Amino acid sequence: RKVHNLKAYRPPHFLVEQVTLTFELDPSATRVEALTHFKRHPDAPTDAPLQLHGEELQPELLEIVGQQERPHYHIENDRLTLTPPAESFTLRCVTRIAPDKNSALDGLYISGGMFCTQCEAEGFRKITYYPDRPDVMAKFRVTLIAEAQQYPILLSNGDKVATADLGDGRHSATYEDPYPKPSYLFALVAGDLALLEDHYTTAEGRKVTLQLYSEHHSIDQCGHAMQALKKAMQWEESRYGLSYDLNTYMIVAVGNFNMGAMENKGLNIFNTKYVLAAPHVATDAEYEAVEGVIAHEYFHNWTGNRITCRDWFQLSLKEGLTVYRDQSFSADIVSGSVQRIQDVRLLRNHQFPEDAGPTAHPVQPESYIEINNFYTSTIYNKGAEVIRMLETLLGWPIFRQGMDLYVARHDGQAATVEQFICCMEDASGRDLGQFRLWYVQAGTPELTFNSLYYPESQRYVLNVTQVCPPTPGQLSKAPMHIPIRMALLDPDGQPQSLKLVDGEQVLGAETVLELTTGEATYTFEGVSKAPTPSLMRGFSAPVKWDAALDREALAFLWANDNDPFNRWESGQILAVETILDMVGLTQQNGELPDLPESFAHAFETIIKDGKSEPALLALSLSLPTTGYIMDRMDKADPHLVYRVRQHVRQAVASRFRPLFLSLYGRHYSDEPYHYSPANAGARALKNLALDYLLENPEPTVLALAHKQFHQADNITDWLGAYGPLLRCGSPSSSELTHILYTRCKDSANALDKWFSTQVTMVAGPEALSLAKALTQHPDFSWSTPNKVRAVVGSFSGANPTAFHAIDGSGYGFLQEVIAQLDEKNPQLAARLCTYFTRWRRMVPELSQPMQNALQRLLDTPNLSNDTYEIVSKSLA
Ligand code: HT7
Ligand code: ZN
Repeated sequence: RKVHNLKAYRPPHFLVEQVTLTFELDPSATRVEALTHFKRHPDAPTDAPLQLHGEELQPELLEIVGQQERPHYHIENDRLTLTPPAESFTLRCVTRIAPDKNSALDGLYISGGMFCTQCEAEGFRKITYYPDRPDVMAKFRVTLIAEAQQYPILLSNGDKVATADLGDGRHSATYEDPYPKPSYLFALVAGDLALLEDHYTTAEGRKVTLQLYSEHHSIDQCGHAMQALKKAMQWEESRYGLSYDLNTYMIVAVGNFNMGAMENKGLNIFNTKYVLAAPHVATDAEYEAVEGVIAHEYFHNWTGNRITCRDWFQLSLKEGLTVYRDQSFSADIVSGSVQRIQDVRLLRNHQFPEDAGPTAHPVQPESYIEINNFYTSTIYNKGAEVIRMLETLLGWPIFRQGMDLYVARHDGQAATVEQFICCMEDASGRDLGQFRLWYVQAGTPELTFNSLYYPESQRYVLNVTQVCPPTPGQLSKAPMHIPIRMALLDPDGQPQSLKLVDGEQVLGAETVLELTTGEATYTFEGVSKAPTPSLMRGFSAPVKWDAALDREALAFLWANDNDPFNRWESGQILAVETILDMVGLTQQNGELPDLPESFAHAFETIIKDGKSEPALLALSLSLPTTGYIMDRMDKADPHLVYRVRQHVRQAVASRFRPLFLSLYGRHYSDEPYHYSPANAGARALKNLALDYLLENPEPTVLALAHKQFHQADNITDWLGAYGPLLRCGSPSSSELTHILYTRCKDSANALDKWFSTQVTMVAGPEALSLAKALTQHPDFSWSTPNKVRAVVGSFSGANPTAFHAIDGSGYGFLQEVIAQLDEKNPQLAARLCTYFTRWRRMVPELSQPMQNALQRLLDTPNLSNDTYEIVSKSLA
């Protein structure tokens, strides 16, 4: 299979100044005419051929405008090579494509009766022959022609400059985008859509029309997204001084979409999951996710569209930076500490395992087979952490100057990670040579801290070492540049002021140490009382660390640290250590041990905490996931971890039943649903209390849950009661399932949760037959990625005892699904393979059947590049 290498990058021989596209839209035979004006790159040799990409295409017509004779060309391996007639010329190319047969959802396809496109990363080449690479930026003029009755709305990037009634039942619309863009940002939509419209006046005085399109039945669910868009536009102006640059900003919600959303210039296309929000269809978490994703796509207008990537090895240049920006936005509008904890949880649950597994790759990968496989947590979330470290090291004002310089220098260009770092160096005057390693070295660095306090001299000595484990193709690593944000807390939990021996200045109560060597020792003086160190505050670097703290110190920090992230973190470490100890004892003695008193006491202090905001308290009282605990084991046994974790939950639930009941009562509300971060936090805490209480489902608690299920007016609370009731095997389960179905059946997004809650909450062997049965349900469709993720994704990723069934049946199910889906939608199939990639880390009785499932996949005839890459790397 062809491997693409960063080192092989060469600039294009020909640039495109202008492309004029005409689409005659027809589901089974859309005619595409492309008039592309090429100009030889100034540095290209005069005999350089023109190379165009084209996949699953045949040219119906290919001619040089103004020339009688047909050009010489040949087509091989999805490339059309043509001898150019001159330095500059226009090529006319006609292709015919069948959007109704496009089940891969890449290129031009049909979703819910509307035409739509997905061109990132390489979908444009399925539409016409073109240099489909991000460093070719062109001005687009697009005409759409379609049946007027069936497709009254015709949209493309930029400004609508003409419309026409063609007299034969068809109509047309022409769009011009004044900003040169790469082909991956091209989009079109045609369909019978409802519109929600609003306006925003930019700081520069531009009155922008904001348009949100969806199917008619869901247009009343678009208000929350519209408000989010206005907040994002305002936030970017005040934080970065960047305003929107077109007269219209359009967002279209589509039901069939491989990812979350797409930032096409002026015409974003969104998975409905990240647009539609109403109390009965979206949970509180989804209301938050809508805000985050709307902001993310909007922020791409500058970090991604105005400044794009030179090649796909630079993907994190736009994705890491934009995730960092959307996280900052959410921190500002929701809660800084809650947002930070959620971001870190995501990183640890997805990126850390990726970085420790067979598909580990640097933030700037060196090679790939299929670029679609590189829209990973490493590119997005670790990439965002790398940007955040720059902000930490340089400080916000200098970081912002670096951003201003980046925009001033590279606006309108296809840039590289290297150029971005140069801007940060030029703005700060600092050498970021060692920092660049974060982009090229894969793997999660591991820090070990050791400390000693000397009461006589009032000195505190902190020693730290770093190592980074080997990853595929990178056996040894150089030390990284790691910011360590830290404080020393006195026995009252107050940070003491810090002064390094030989250091010139008093550092204040919190400082950032810069670790650049394999080992370093820091000596603080004037430390009057034995301190408890609060290290890596706010998760100051994407690393694992061992702070070498005993349980007493962890409990102290869980209750007292004035850094909210570290408060939460200390509770998580305490819980993981406690559970792992109990796992060891269970293995030794064959029976579950009692919950250690030390943990119970610490937990009690937190549950009685009346000061923390409810959302934070809910996070603090949540145990680490089974997956996260398993990642701490040499050989992971999901069944044992699940059993012990459940045992801890049950023990805590019965011991603190009155406290959970009181939490529930205090945060219960009869008010009609209204989304706000505060209300969502209260609901999260109340539902967490109910979840614990239902570990011991006695009649009073069951009554509370049923009351909530029957009386609530929103899906957050329906699921908050329904999920745990299902898990505890309540006799009313099937009746509740039926009631919930009737409440959800008119919304695809609500139904997704009806599907996923069932396969997640039913434990053991029943879950597999349920998952299989649900794939036969009339509302299930293999063509809709959201449905596949709801059933197959939830089964494989969120139901450990069922997926890891000892007879291998869960693995067999996933393997068969992937093999079949691969023919239809390779991107989706390849993503599902990631549930298998951790096979080497499992106990032998599970790793063997997992490996067998992967091998069977590898032996599947005609495997796509997407699936082949993940499977073969997993087995290597
Ligand atoms: N930039 C967008 C990436 C994306 C995508 C990539 C591959 C295949 C399908 C896709 N849909 C969207 C999303 C984003 O990061 O904003
Ligand atoms: Zn993005």
